[in-house]
Amino acid sequence: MKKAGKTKRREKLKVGRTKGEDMSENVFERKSGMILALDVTDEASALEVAAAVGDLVDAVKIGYPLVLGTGLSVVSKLAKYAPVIADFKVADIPNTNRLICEHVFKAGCAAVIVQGFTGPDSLAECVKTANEYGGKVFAVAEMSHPGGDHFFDDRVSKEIAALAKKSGAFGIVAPATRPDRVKELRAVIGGELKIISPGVGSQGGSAADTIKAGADWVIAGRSIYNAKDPRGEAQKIKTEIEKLI
Ligand code: FNU
Repeated sequence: MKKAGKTKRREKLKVGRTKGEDMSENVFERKSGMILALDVTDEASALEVAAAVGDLVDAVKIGYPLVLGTGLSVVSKLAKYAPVIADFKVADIPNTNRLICEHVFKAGCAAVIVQGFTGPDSLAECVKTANEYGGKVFAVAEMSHPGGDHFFDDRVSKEIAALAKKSGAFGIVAPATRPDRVKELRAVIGGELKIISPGVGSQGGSAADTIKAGADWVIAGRSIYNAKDPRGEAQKIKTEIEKLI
């Protein structure tokens, strides 16, 4: 792995969020169309990879592997390199969802990934809490692994996507491993909501095909952070999609 230090740290960034505060500067926007999934489990590795590729990606997505390994305090450290998305696939009753989302945004995350199958009230509570903190919500419409369309069949995925739109979510998660599904789900949500698509690289998805199918961002993890040259790998994906976005 290349040594850290290429990325300009986002020194002025205010990371911890408080209710009602304007955090508009801390929201990610599409530049490269890439999100890094950072599922390493120790802080040193996480910061090393973030330093190596942070300026090539529009956000860093973290989840249980890293947060259970290091604690939520890793968010403010990573947010110096790129906005952080908390992939907790929040899936509980509205009150518990609110408590989880409050921690996520107070820690400085720009967005949270939640499950939509819990229903309108649970999803609405996540969106309400995100709005209070100036954060964003992505609802999982369909998952990328081979068994991911077993329960998330066509009807369920489309209903969740429609519910995400109705609830005021910022976007949905759709599988880069099935670009045809990205296209169909894009048709359900229209142009307003964003699509982030995991499954590029290690799970076999193609970044270019996923963007062509209508995703705003592709997500790649292992193919970048397990590479000998994470920056080189990230750069390859960036080059593959830069003419498409
Ligand atoms: P990589 N992820 C996924 N599929 O892979 N959040 C989904 O349907 C989904 C996700 C996450 O395979 C996964 O947990 F909803 O190493 C991992 O963090 O490139 C990342 O996306 C993919 O990582």
